[in-house]
Amino acid sequence: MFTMNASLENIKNGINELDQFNSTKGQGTTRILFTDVELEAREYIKDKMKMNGLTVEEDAIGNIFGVLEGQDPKLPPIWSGSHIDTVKHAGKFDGMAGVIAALEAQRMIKEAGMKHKRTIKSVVFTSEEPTRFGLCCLGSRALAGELQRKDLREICDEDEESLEQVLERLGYDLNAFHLIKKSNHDVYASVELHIEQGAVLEQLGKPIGIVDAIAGPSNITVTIEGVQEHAGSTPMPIRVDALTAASEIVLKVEALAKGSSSEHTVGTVGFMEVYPNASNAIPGKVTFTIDLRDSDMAVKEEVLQELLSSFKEIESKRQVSIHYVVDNHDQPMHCDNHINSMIEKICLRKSIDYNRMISGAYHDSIFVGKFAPISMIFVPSQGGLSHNPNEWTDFEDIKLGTEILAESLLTLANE
Ligand code: HGY
Ligand code: MN
Ligand code: MN
Ligand code: MN
Repeated sequence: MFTMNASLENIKNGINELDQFNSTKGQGTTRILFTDVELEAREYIKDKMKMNGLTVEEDAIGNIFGVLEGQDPKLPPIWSGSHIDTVKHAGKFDGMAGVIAALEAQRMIKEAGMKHKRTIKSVVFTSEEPTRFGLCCLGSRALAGELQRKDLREICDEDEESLEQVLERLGYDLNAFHLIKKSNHDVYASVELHIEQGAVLEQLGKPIGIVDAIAGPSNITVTIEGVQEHAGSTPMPIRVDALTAASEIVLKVEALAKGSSSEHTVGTVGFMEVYPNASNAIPGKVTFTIDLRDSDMAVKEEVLQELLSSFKEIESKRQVSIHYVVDNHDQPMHCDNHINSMIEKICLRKSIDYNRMISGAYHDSIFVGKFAPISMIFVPSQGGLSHNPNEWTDFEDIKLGTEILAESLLTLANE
């Protein structure tokens, strides 16, 4: 039986040292893909991997791998990883807990001299958050073969710099881009530790979540064109107001998500630009995003179609024109029962209370699940807060989750 303890100090130091690489100190954590602070954080992780005796690999889109070689390196390896990029003004645990836990689990296994047939790789996935390029999970999407070389040219940030230009400027060899994609035999299994980003575990008073399915996001960018006019001299009946039309859609997103047949449907409009954004001008143009999710693709599909068809009616009623792009329409991912029952057995043997659950947040694991059996271990989020500077998870909880993770990885590595 595996009794190695994770080091609370390593976990606390890892999370806090990573948090130094932050462009909004004092206002939460902001570490946006390939900005200076994120590049420094990447170097910190690579140094940590080397200090832990791992060999470091990095692919053409910047996915980083810390390799703990097994006795039979020809066998498909075990993966465990997450992300270190963040949304703006975030907390310091979303993603980082999983990266630090994976490194600590490898250290535990190595220092305990535990034999493992399969190589165990810790992974930092490039850009799980859509913060810079508006598309989530770029690194894991590429690993799943769902990001093509041509897409790099089309995906641009708000300064109109393409992902291709950024990667080339940073010296990534895009001639090797085709080598990123993994096939079904390249990875034996993957387990990601992540903070729950919800309040279920806290409400149940359980320290561990075992994830059965992960919601898949659909992200839509909508632009509404109306007529920009004077707020004082334009009578109400003749206005073509882009913002009131957008407001109808915002409330429609909420109503359809609330009214869907699934309790897991969520819909959010979190980003909106109003033009000319002046108190005394009728908005002539509005651009906003819709984030729609469910762990059931059929339900999400139904809600999305109903939402998109409502645009026609709003267009004719308000004489606006509505353009939209479905940026991504990602499948939810079911976790592997074999891995989940193995994790369950570990919790039972250690008499650790756990909860089988759905993840409303998406994770890189929804793409890793396209080429390998996956699971996720959740640790509690205080008050369910996340994507918020006050995001908090007790280090003791991450320690416990890391010990379950380490034993899971070791078990899988000897299968
Ligand atoms: O939005 C999400 O679900 C993830 O935390 N990026
Ligand atoms: Mn996040
Ligand atoms: Mn995350
Ligand atoms: Mn509902």
